[in-house]
Amino acid sequence: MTRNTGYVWHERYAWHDTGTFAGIVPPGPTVQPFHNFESPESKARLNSLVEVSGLIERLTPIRPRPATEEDVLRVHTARHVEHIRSQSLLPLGDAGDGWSPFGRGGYEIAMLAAGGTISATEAVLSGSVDNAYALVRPPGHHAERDLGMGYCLFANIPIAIEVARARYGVERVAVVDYDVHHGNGTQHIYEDDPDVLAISLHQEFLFPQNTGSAAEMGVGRAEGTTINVPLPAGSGNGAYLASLQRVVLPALRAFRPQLVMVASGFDASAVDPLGGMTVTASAYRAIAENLVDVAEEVCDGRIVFSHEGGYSPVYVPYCGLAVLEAMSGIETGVLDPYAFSFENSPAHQLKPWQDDVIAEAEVLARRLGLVV
Ligand code: 3YP
Ligand code: ZN
Repeated sequence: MTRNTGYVWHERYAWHDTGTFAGIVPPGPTVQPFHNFESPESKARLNSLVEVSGLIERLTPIRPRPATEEDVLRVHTARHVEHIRSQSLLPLGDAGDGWSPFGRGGYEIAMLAAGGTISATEAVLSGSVDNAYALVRPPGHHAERDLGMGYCLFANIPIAIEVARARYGVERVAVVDYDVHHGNGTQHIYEDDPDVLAISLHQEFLFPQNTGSAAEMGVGRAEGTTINVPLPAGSGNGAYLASLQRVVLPALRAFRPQLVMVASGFDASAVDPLGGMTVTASAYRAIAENLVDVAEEVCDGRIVFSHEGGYSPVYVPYCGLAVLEAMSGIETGVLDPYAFSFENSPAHQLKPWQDDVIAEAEVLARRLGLVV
């Protein structure tokens, strides 16, 4: 069965300028200039593979509209929006935490990134496509209401969720975040909102270093609607697929959202400079297949993927293509050229110390079934 999958990309996303850094630090007398890990490469090259594979011809292109101020202000403070706007006049501004540089005009590109996630969501909710992938940049899952951080200027997914609630009558939404870093922004924006379930699978103590523990479960009436799975460094396909089967899918079935949003970062991949996991394209494909299936079961297939991190310019394209193939049910015949090396490693077996973390989160998913 094939599906009508919408796809967002805009050349301007590649023009978002993160400065001449050496990975994550500014250059200096003893730090040779390089580029920021968050560069256009991995994302532009994913788009290139979508074109060269021919998949682009079989997806429905969605033109991103810029987010409006009204859209952004449903999530962020006026102070934060003003901060990004004024930093955007500088040759190199920062979103707020010192880790998130961006060049002149970054405000407009960030509005187009949030808008890309909105446009993808609107296309799904209006029924013009079955599901959609927004290949946007800059990313969004670290952005707090009043602060940009971790390369994120605006909270792309929450901004799109609030459009869905304000204008499309959507009430309950689940966010699944498989980026290797903790989705702190999404979690904090919705920690006291019982109608948004936020699930984050991430490497423990990576970034931010002080959030993302399993003990963070939501606040007040929303207790139980935050689920963190802080996996130990070194986790591979076994740990990710077990987390999916034992935590993510049961939680989605219990919560029965009307819309599923996915924070789709590929920095848990086998060769990412910022992550310490070993996930491969075949596991990203299996994760996407299962998420699409459960969305069909609980919400008529309404699922939107919004791109986050992923810093291997050579491998991210194959991970992203695998997800797009799973979403559309279309096989391009392009094979993962790294499979011979990455797929058969013993690193993928579920280890007892990974199992323990999943078992703890499994309790939270089961409890969700009792409270909602
Ligand atoms: C931002 C600065 C150091 C780590 C980094 C994380 C960015 C990311 O991919 N978040 O999902
Ligand atoms: Zn990340």
